[in-house]
Amino acid sequence: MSKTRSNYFPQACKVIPGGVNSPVRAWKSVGGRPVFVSHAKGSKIFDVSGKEYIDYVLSWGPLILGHAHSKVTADVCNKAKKGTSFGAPTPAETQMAKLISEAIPSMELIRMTSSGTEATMTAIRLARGFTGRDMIAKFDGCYHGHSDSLLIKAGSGVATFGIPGSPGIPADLARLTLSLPYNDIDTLQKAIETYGSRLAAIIVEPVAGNMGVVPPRNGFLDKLRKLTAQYSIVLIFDEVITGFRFTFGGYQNLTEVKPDLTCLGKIIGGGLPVGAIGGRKEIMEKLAPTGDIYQAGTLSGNPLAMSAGLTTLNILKTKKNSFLKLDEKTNRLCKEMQDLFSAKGIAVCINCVYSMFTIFFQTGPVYDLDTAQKSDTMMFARFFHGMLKNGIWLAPSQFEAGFLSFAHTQKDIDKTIDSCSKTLRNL
Ligand code: KE4
Repeated sequence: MSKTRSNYFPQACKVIPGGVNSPVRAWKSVGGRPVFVSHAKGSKIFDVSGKEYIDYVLSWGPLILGHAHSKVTADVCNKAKKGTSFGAPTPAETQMAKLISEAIPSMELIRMTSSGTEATMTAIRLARGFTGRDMIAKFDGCYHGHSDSLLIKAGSGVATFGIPGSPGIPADLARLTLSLPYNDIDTLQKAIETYGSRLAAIIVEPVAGNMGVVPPRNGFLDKLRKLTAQYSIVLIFDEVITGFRFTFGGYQNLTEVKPDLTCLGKIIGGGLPVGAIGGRKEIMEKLAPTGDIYQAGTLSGNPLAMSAGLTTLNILKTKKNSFLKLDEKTNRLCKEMQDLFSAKGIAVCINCVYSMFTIFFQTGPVYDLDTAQKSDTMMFARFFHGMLKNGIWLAPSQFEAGFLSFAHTQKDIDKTIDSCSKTLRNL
């Protein structure tokens, strides 16, 4: 067994639950001992034994410029020399809010947090406080972080009152969350006709990334917007993944659908801890200290995350016309892998949306959680380990997204295709 896996994981397990600080990193769904990382640069990540991989996880999305971008790193280092956190307002926070609001006009006021979970948790509290209603709705397969009201799984049946997605969540609280099938307009319509006047908010990933990548069906988001407006339900777009991933703005910039509140994270922090919630002024003003809906955070808007985020976003701003190239690289990767699988007679359904993708091990189509869960997760696990052996770092779960960065080259794509071909020989 190589040094990488011989002692780092057992050592970690002695002092950290499961040896990791976030469960998906433990590789439970693909088996084997997680590889420990030493460093990363551009599209490459290196494990502690020095082995190099082409990285398609990119820390679950944030590193759209690639790892350790020289300007991002330099700016963060210089900022750190001036102090790392003050617990007082700084001009950088105003610059960040202004930049995001200009890029995503529906976000009229913005509050920074230190994670996506805090952003979505705040959005729910804000919607409940603003409407005076207690019920909310989410979609099966969408993940919005681990706050109690959102860590909910569907009960049996189609539109169901949620049941706790984890022990420790009171059933009484879970019951206030309605769980609906993604992309199912009829069920959505019926649920809102039944519960609409009691719903404070409906939260959705406009392009789902947490059941694997699943795009919205034509008309799904439009219908959602129409119905929520009709019943004065706060529509929340969780753009923690999609924010600044597809364009210099949110997925909402590419559609005519404007939510009431938007949650961001990942890319806007350039790889440092971050989250943000923003939206209609009349709702956002309800947040303390202007309003009485409480929310706070010691490190919210801290100087280092603002530095990494602002530098990242300002570089992305200069690449407004290059997002298409990123999408084309992703399309080529997915198309050529599809061809290799077809030639081998292995059924896969690859959902590819701009610069994110998932290879579902099934014939497809995959358009919601039920169809996603038809995938052969054992085959996925074998593919994952084969690709890892051949120098390609994929997300260690069938139900996650793969990402490309502006640092991924055509050569990286060629190498990945070649590794895929080698992997399929032994699948
Ligand atoms: P964080 O609290 O992890 O910053 O953000 C939660 C969150 C909210 N909304 C969406 C759409 C998200 O995808 C996430 C977090 N994404 C997962 C990966 N699918 C983070 C990886 C992890 O949990 O370790």
